[in-house]
Amino acid sequence: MDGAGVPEARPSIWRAGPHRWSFPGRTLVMGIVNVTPDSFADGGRFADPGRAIEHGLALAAQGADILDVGGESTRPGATPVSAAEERRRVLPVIAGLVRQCQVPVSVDTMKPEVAAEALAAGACIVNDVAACRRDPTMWRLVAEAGAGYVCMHMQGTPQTMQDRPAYEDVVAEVGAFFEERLRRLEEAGVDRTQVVLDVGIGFGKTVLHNLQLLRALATFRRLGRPLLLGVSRKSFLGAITGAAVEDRLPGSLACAVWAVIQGVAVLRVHDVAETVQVVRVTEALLGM
Ligand code: HH2
Repeated sequence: MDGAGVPEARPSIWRAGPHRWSFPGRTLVMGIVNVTPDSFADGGRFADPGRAIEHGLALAAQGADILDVGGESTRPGATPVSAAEERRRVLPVIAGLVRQCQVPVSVDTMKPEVAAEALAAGACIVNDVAACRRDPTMWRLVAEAGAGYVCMHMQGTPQTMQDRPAYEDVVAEVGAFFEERLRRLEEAGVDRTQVVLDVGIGFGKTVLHNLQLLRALATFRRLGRPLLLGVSRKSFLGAITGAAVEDRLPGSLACAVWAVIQGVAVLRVHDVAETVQVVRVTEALLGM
């Protein structure tokens, strides 16, 4: 046990193209670049590629370790977009960011055809919120590219996931999902060192499910892979506090402190400067 009473993390490495991170170590901050008209927190603000690139560069200057570029909102009930439209949104932004800064770029997509072109444009991580898929095409291309892979749990699809999420035991079921996915990823040729795991806060979960998963974060370390967490400005923070989406930074930061204590390796956030500061101070308090 460490000073905070949390089990020690097993040492692990995350490889993503030419990049390699070791954990336990400095928590990485992944800055969100949503090139969409309808994302729940910032929809429409960066839909223009030039503004999205500018925003990504600003997040890099604030200390983002990774930039996560997405062209399709996954908020509950979001309208799906075609692969052609998603490519049109993300590819120029990925190419621009790769050209103009050194920070590794990730693509937030459920579609293998978008992921393939994003990797060709210089992205080195595929953030797959639909890792529940049956078809291994996405995994094969991740394997071939030697890319990093975010394996996220979701019950249902963004269109149906909040209809009535139900689990016997959400923590056990997400843990079993991770174990099964790690096996199938390996069968598809993806090395474990390429994979990080994400419980998928808000993706087919009630407020109570989200809290149960957050309380149990440290238990998922037994799987020996780094954990990624996305809580930034999400609706469960509003359900707890009554805060509107634009006022959820304090709640998001409270979760960031908690996540660092629990040993989360990567935090996916809208507010990079504030999160970096909170993370560095929490690490210092933990003696990391
Ligand atoms: N959350 C969102 C999108 N992608 N990826 C991972 N790995 N984990 C998450 O928790 C996660 C994610 C939703 O947030 P956002 O991108 O801000 O909104 P939208 O989906 O509406 O674009």
